[in-house]
Formats: sequence, C-alpha cells, structure tokens
Amino acid sequence: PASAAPVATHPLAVAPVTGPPSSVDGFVREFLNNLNYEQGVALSSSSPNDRYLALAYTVRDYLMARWLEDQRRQREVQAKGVCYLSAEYLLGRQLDNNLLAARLTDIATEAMAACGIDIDDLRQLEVEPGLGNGGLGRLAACFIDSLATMSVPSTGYGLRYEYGIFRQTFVDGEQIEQPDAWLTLGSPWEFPHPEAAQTIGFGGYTEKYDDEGVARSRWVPGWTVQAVPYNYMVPGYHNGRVNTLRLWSAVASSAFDLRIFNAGDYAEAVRAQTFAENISKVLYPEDSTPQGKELRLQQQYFFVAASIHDFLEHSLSPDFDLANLPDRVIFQLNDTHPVIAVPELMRVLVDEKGMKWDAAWAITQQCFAYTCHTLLPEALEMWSVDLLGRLLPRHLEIIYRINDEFLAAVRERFGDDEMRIRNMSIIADFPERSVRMAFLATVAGAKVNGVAELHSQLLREKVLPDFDEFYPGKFTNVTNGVTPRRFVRLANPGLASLITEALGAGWTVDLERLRGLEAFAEDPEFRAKFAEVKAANKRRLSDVLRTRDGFEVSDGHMLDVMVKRLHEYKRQMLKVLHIVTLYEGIASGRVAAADVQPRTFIFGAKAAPGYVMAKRIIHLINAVGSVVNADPRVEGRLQVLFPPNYNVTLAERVIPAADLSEQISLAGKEASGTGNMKFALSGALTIGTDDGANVEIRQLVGDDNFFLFGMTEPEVEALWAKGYKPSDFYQADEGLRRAIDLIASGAFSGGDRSTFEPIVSNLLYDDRFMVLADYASYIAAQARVDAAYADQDAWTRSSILNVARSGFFSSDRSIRDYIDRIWHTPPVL
Ligand code: NBY
Repeated sequence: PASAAPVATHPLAVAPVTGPPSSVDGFVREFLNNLNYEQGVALSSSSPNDRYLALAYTVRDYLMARWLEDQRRQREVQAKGVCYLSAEYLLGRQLDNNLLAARLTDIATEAMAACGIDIDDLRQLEVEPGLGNGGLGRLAACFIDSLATMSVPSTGYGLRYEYGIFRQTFVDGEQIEQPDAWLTLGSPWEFPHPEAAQTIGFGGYTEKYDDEGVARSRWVPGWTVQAVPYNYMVPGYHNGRVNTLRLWSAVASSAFDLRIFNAGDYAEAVRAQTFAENISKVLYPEDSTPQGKELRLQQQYFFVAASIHDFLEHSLSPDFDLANLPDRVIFQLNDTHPVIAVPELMRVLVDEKGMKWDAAWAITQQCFAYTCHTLLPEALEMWSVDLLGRLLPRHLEIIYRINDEFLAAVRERFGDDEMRIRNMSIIADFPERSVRMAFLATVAGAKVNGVAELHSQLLREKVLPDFDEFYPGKFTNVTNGVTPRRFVRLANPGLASLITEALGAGWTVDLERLRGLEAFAEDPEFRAKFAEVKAANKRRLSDVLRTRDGFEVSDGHMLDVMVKRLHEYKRQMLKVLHIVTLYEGIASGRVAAADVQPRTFIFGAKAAPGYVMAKRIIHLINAVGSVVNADPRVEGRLQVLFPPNYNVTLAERVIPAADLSEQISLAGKEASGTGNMKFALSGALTIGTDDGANVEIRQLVGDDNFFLFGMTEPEVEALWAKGYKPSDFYQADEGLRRAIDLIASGAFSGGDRSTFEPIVSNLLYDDRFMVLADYASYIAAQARVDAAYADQDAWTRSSILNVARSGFFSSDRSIRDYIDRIWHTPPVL
C-alpha cells in the first residue's frame, strides 16, 4: 500500500512536474545532465553506450510529467479500463518511437549534432526488447500503442523475460540459437518498483475449514516467489498521453530459503534462489505447439496472479465494492497463455474476499474476454491435470467446479447427449487427463473473438461449434491491425512525407484518410515520386544488408519478400519450389534468362529450436541460396538472401523496400497475419491465398491489385475428404517433378542425397499443408506477377492503390472494434 503523502514544506515540492523546456538548448542541457549525473561521465570521455543511455534518459524526462499525471488521473477518474494480459510484447526499439510520440525527433537530432554526435549512430546501439515470438507478441505491442494514442485507460501486463527470443545465426546454413541478453548494456526505458512486489504462491495443498459456520476452502502454498514490476512508458502519438506497460520479474522471496539457510546448506539455499528466478528467465521460443512444460505454467500463473492483485490493490479505492468490478475492468486474454487468470480471480473473490461462488462467477464472466489466434488443433493449449494439481491445487478444484456447473447447464439445454458433453468438457480424458484452456476461456469470457473474418467464422463453425450454439452472441470478430506510427511514419519516412504532402497531416491517427491517395494514383508526377520513395527504400535496405550481413543486393531487381516465423503451414517450401523451378529452367537452358524478371528473394524466419522440419527447411533455403547466388547462368537474374535473426528492427527496413509480399499459407491455417498488412501499407503487392486477413486485403485493394492463387478453404476440405495423394500432383506436373528431383538429387547439398531427403519424402508422401496441390496455381500466379512487373508504371499505380485502400488495417481501427464490441471502455480525454 502507498504510504501517506509526505507533507511538503518547500515550494518546489508542491509544484507539478513539468520537465525540461522543449528547445534544442534545453535538450542539450538535460542530455549533458544525464550524461554527467546518471552515467557519471563527461561528454569528452563518454562511450557511445553512455551517450545512447543519456539520450534515452532525456527523452524519458520529457515524457515524465505526462506519465505521472496520467497515472494519477487513471487512479482518480475511476473509469472502466482495459488490462491487456499477454505473455508476449514484441516491442521493437523504443528510442525513435518515443521521440516521435513526444514530437522531439528534430530537437533531439539538432541537440545531438550540437554535441558533435550523429543521432543515427546512437539509434543503432539500441537492442530491441524481443519479448515475443511473432505476430501475437507484435500485435500486443501495436495494441498498447493504439490504446495510448486513443486515450483509452489501460495497462499492458506481461513478463519481463531476462532473455527474449533467441538470436539466430547460421552455421553452414543451419540455424544456431544464441541467448538474447538484451539487458546487459542497461535498460533505460524501464522503471523497477520493488516496493510494489507481489508474493505469488505455488504448490502446497488445499484445506477445508469452518468460517463461523460457513464451510470454506483455502490454499496453503508450498513456496512463494516475489513478482517485481517494471514499468515502461507507452506514449500516445502527439496526444500527451502516456500509458503504462507493466512487466513482472521473478525474485526469490526472502522467506523462500530461510529454512535451508538455517539448516546450514548455503549452496542449496542459493540454488533455491536460482530456481525462483528462473520463472522470468527466458521466453519460450515455441510459436505454436505448446510444450506443456512446468516452468511455462509457472510463468503464466506468475504474471497473471501478480497482475490481478496489482490491479485490485492499486486501481481500486480501499472501500470499492467488488460486486461492481465489471464496471471498472475488462481483462483481455491474449490467447490462452493467461487463462489461468480465470480461476485466480475466482479464488481471490471466493477464498480471499469471502464472496459467494455464484456471485463471484457472475462477476468473473463479465471481467474476461478471450482472443484466439490459431486454428491448428495442436496449438490449442492443454495442461495436464496432474501438473496443474501439483502446481496450483486450489485452481484445479475451481476449474473442476466451473466445469461441473457448465456441463450441468449443457445437459439442461441439450439433454444427456454424452458425446456432446465429452466434446464440450473443459477436462479432456485423452490422451491424458488435461484442462483445455481454450474451453475454459470460452466458458469464462464475456466475448470470444477471432482475428480476421475468415478465422472467426472457422472458429465458430469448426473449432468451437457447440459453444457457439450454447452461447449465442458470444463469438465475434476483430480483424487485426498494425500501428501506422511504427510501420509507416518511422519505418517509411519517405512514404510518410509523400502522403502528408498529398493529404495533409492527420492520416497517422486516421488511416482511412489514405483513401485520398486513390486520385493520386492517376497522376504521373505522383507516381514518379512514389516510385522514387520505393527505390530509396531499396537502397536503404541494401545498405543495411551490406553492413549487417555483408550481402550485395542486386540493382534493379524486383524484391520478393517472405518474412515470418518458419512454419510448415506458412509454406516457405512453396516459395522454395518456385525459386528452384526458375533456377532449374534457366540453368537447364529451357528458359531464356532474359525472359525471367530479375528478382531478389528475401527470407526472414526463425524456427522453434525443437521443430526439426522447420530447421531443415531453413537449411534448404540457405543451401539453395548458396547454389543460385554462385551460378553464373542465373547471375543478374536470380538472387536469394536470407539475413539471419529477422526481428522488428529488420522488418522496419525490409518491408518498406518490398515489391512483392508473399502470404502463401494453406487456406484455413493462418488466423490473420499482420505482416501482410504492413506490406500492403508499404505499397507491396501481395501474392497470396484466400486465407486469414488476405481475404480482407484483397476485397479492399481489389482483384486487379492482388495476385490470388490456390485452393479456398472449402476446396482444401473437399480435397482432404476425397483423399489427398501428393505424389499424384508430382506425377502430373513436369515442372514440379523437375524441382523436387533437383532437390532430391543432392544438387543443393554437395551431391549428398540424404540431407534433404526427409523434406522430399515429407512432400511426396505426407504434405499436411498441401504444398504440391497448390504448386501449379502458385507458379501461374508468379507468371502473372512477372508480366505485371514488366509494366513499371502500372505496377506503381497498383502499389499506390494498395496503400490508399489499406487504411482499414490500422490497429486504431482494431481497438475501436474491441471497444465497441467487447470492452465498452470509452476514451477518457
Ligand atoms: O497471431 C499469430 C497467428 O499465427 C497470426 O495469424 C496472427 O496474425 C497473429 C496475431 O493475431 N500467432 C502467433 O504469433 N502465435 C504465437 O506467437 C504463439 C506463441 C506462443 C505459443 C503459441 C503461439 N505457445 O503456445 O507458447
């Protein structure tokens, strides 16, 4: 609890915090102060890292007054707010974003120059916090940006992993993972608050007891860990608003090891401390198949328990009537990772606050909403009852009771339809007794949403149809979006200036205004300027890849880009088959090099360390790249580049340079995609299947400005139903045969046929994601791409139309949809 406010005696002690003056001189003074008094160095003897940190502190100083004010107001106003619960936030670099939000970019640039410093050199020093795997974590980062920009009272809650997503390197073309020690050179954007630590229990047992004639249960944890919050500023864009992201770090409780210390086993006591601190040590790099590891469940419970307690303690007045909790908060569950928050809130209300079960359940069902991000059955998280019961025995009891009452209600509605009951039970019996977290979230959530129209429809019809029937109106859609601040203003300043020149300012927070560019698509002068922006972005990317990776990007090539996690369903293999087809055609002499549009293929992809097939595919891409890039027969025509360690920072350089965006998942598998939106907003044309948000992109930009190929989701279903034999497609298509045979021949593995044999046999005899079935259609679509690219002016026109018609994909629009359909949390201005 906050201590009583101190009694001010000095006049300055009651003056509001105002921060430094917004002038170059003021900035220089503050910067030098920070260099001297925070870093303890003089400018003349400072290291680049000292200067970067001092610059970051200075930007912080400018935001501080607003932040303190907003924290005060959020407590005072007592408006309903959002607690966004997410195990991942893939933030990207902070410096530029915060400069932009605070309108300090020019002042800071000049101030640094006045100190003889090139601010660009300092920008490069920032290590991005990679506290997420991919789309889900980046979405959370876009959402907190939009929430702040739209002045919605909200807090992001998550985990402060000491090691984020691994750093990827390639050794002989194979992925090697290195730890991401992002905190080692200092972390200027965070504010630890050890005094606000929460104690989080684990293990132990439950007991029944008599509370003045009322039978109650309580949990007696076996051990505890301290959760220490670290606050991050989340500044809104040009609105003076600064929200908070609160990430939890695990520290051993002092009581934790006292017993062991007292027993004289010092070494054991220190080991126990390490055990506790392991909880926030590392981000699990699995982006779909959850591993069911105990440490992961510890992470999940650790951060949601801390977050719920933090909210109840610090955001509500001491006399708040918890019956009114739904008027004050909605906990948004970002996938199933935070779903253990549901029994935790029940435990707090019933066991700790003494509320009746039914009242507590009615409240809980109004306080949660759940977003699903997948359709892959193997990605639906399950926790074994055995593990859950050991780690969180009281929560397991609560889950059982929720399930019993839920199934009773189902029986009442549908009768004793045992099949249906089994299918809807939160507890699964096979292959092991376990808790289906998505079911728990669906039962507890006021709303359940998918992340694109098609995904939400399939979620209702295929994944949770019984629930949709049982809970009419519970399911809804909120199509994902991306923040135009980071992905247009910061990543694509050339395009941003051109847009502002054409449409005036204002589009950054009202992205539908991009529609105004449609008219400019017909203006040759504008097209020329637009094309020049793209060319400049390509040059900028070339520079980055030269310094970062030693690559030489060929001039005048179409940049064909596929960047995303490596996953079989995303079908990087289809892209490889296209490249091998082009290569084989030219190298064999059957196709004249001059007839092929010069292309540079760029890949970026990390594979989960335990995902063997994904790692093989990475190896193959690198192997194909080595051969293609060294073969004089395709020189000047084909180039394959795979910069390692694709992350937000690299995305910000690659996407604005792209001509062609590859969104080629098997229909029905990609929930939404968000990279697809970033590309369209950067003027890349999409080649894509009718999947996820591609469907909506195509509807908006128009068929003429989108290269559609492949089976639709119903066609995929029909082919499965009829019986899919990939080898039939191999037999029937000569081009496909040539490509696969070339891989199988060892042409990309120094003659060794065994290296990529598992990939080849997987394609021929299994092919779960129907790469071979869509090959012919993909190759045909790529031929259309080639033809279209030959007319540069027409391509540029399409490119402008892509930008003009993609305003819908702003995360501001997504947040507006969440507010209207789910949260009902109006902005507090
Ligand atoms: O979420 C992605 C979807 O694949 C993509 O289609 C969608 O656009 C995006 C945002 O809605 N899902 C995703 O990124 N998932 C993960 O990163 C992830 C991470 C961890 C685990 C599962 C999935 N896990 O089980 O540990």
